[in-house]
Amino acid sequence: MAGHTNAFPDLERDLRFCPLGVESPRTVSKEQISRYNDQGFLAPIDVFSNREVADIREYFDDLLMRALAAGWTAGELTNWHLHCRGVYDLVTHPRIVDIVEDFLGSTVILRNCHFFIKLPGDGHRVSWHQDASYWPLTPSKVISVWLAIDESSPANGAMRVIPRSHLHPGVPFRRSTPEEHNVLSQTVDNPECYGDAPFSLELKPGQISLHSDWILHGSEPNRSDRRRCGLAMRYLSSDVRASDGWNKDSVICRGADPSGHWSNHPRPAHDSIPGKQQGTERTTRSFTHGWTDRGATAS
Ligand SMILES: O=C(O)CCC(=O)C(=O)O
Repeated sequence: MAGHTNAFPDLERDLRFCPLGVESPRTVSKEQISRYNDQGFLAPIDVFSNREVADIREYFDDLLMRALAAGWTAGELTNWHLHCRGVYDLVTHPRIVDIVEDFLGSTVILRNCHFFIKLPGDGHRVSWHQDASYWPLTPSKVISVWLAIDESSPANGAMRVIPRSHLHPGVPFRRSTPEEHNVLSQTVDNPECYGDAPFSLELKPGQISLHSDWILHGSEPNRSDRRRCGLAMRYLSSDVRASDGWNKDSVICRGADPSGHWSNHPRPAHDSIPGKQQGTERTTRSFTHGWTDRGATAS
């Protein structure tokens, strides 16, 4: 199958990796910022105590149960900060935003969030990919936070990264095959050609990892008897521009967007499970189908 290098040939995008970090960070150290820029990720960082994450897990268990009862699958919980107060409170949590501010500066915008859930034996994997490849955004001033709600280990399919691969933006990819059981749609073959050996992001509940939108990452199926759930949150700075409506689900967590490009959704009044009709458009826009290979440029 042909390899593609540009998922959006009609869009003018600056595909370079943008080093992040403010002059005087207040929460992380300068050394951590340069490690992030050098390696493309940073982990683990303690955010929530055992008590706090036990409450988060209890909240999430209930949310997932109600979502499944309403007909959603475990892979579809995208942008529920728009409907659920508890999710909104997580993605705008001051301790998370403080960390992100040290990378992006005084304006921090949440573009999207997604629960990456792997149930024991569900066979789902996340094939190796670079996020910025299938996101219609420019420039790449975007950072992902992945919060471990459950413990994340190699046995239950922890995320893995290829350190330094963010320095190779736009590596060739192909459309994933059904046999891969990839929850996304792109696959990069031979990821080890683009950086160091794969590194497993083992996290205790309540810890986070940070990763660049250009780092190669993915995860194997959950071969344990324990669930693996993480909440991925994507933050960006206000000068990033989005196409295809990818600016519609955002929250301005800190600072301001004078251009008005980014939506600023209010805190939901309740924890409502969206109807399938209402939520599906957002899942489609923000997650798996940002890219179709019809217009992609082959390498
Ligand atoms: O949770 C996973 O295994 C993959 C997550 C991922 O691809 C991401 O957060 O960008």
